[in-house]
Amino acid sequence: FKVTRVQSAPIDGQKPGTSGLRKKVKVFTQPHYLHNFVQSTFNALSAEKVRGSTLVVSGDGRYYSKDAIQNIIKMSAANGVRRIWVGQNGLLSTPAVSAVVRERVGADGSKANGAFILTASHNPGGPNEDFGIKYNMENGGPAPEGITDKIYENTKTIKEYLIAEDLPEVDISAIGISNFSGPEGQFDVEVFDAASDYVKLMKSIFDFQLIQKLLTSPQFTFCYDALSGVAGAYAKRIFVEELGAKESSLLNCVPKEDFGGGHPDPNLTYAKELVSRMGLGKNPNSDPPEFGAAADGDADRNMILGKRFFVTPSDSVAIIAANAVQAIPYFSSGLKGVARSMPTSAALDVVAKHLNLKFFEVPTGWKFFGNLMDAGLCSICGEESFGTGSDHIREKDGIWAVLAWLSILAYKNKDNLNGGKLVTVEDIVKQHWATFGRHYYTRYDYENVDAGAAKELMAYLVKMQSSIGEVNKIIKGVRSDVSNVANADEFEYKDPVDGSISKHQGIRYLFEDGSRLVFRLSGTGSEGATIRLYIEQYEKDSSKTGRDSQEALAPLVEVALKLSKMQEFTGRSAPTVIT
Ligand code: VG1
Ligand code: CO
Repeated sequence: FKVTRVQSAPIDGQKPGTSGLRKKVKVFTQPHYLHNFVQSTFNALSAEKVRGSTLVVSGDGRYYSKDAIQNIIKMSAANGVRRIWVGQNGLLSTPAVSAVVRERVGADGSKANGAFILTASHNPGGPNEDFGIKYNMENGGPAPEGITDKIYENTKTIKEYLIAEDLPEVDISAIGISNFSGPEGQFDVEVFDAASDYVKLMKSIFDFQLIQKLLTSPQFTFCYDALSGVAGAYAKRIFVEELGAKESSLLNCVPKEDFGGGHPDPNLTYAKELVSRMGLGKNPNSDPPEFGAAADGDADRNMILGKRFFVTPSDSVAIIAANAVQAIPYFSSGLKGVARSMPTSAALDVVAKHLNLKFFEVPTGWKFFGNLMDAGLCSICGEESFGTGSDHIREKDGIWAVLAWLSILAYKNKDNLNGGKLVTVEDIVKQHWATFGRHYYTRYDYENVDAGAAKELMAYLVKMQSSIGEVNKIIKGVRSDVSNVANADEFEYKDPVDGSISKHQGIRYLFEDGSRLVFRLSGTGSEGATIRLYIEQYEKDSSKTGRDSQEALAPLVEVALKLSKMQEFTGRSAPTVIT
């Protein structure tokens, strides 16, 4: 092939957000849009690092992925990349990409240096919906802010990109290696099975035999919903073929380019089919399974449900951490430490204290956990946004979280599978609350509000922080039963490993009784602004941990809405999504 230098010019708005660049497909398909971003990434990594490297390119299979993959292959060839690895049909879940970068060894002994992940995660897909791209580093984790800032700077000055226009299309549906030769030598594209490396890793972490006993027991019933995302490609292999679950326990497990028209977001609002199958929501099933779970488009998120019972993600990570050493072989020699994102509830903090573990609170987004893990400081971490994971890779991992829960259930029911009474998901959560107390928790999302109005609301909340006395007066005027604000700030993080500082990571109001209100603007949307309001209240008294959470949090919610003048600023009387 030949290398062509194509003249280009900067295009506005290519700043990567919480997890890569996410825009409408129509934005991505403008001339040079994808190319500018990919070349800016190569330039940020530096030509020496790119030349001769091995890169993974794949994603959740959403609309436009196939074109994007062919283009990235051609640009990689032109930039001197030595080989590209592609999951069959261009599919690899985000956690599988991380696993492949870290673990996979090519036929010739090669190892990957990084990856382009093509996904907009939980955002809908299709010609009128979202596409996304992000770059992950040699450790399998998202590029740190130092790199994403450089990429953005490059997009603002780009003049040209390199592409091998005459490189033939590579058939990504067939496993095998294609060889090409260019001005700088050989270039290969290897298409490989999307699941095997990931399955192998999962088998090295969990006791598959123990989980299989649970999943094949007539006493236990199970349901997994991939929401038509890429998790389906792994669910069948792992839950059905390896662990013996019935084929009928899989819902929406065929990956689709448009996720069947839905939002591939595993929460009580968007995972409707699973929610009613589990006996919750509208039209609840009268005989729900014991355990249910769902994933997002790229399979890094998870929602855990018991029979007629929802486990909050903040509780989920705390419960996994509290049980990991006993129930999961990978952790049998102990946990190095645990971490959560700032808006995630403090349920994990209480476990860390109890078990005397190192504990870290980081900004939203997985990239901050990676440094802690690389330094051996953190084994398990999670976010309130349905993300849970461990140091087996450097991304959150939806199927891992399900296997962790199945391990805990299998361990607690070791002796009950001969007709004894089953310890259920609900039992495990309630037992946890009895031991550690309960963090009532909810998140209100105001999606696609006017960006200017959202900024004004945030600025107003920052301004209010300088007069706590005034804030407390407002609160008392709204609800006399809500405690006083003791402290308020904007969260700032100093990475304990490399000393880097991340500012403006969310506005916090911290109450005397441990309650918290957090306000953030989303960094993953593709239209307008999304305001997230996180509400949390701690209850230590075990006689009061069984309340309905929306009811328990109602006073605090009222205070949050009045204090922020939510309706005045946004014109919204209700959130778009409550989780
Ligand atoms: C959201 C979540 C955050 C998560 C991020 C990426 O970000 O709040 O916790 O890490 O999505 O998840 P934001 O900036 O919109 O609040 V995924 O599954 O979209 O890669
Ligand atoms: Co995701």
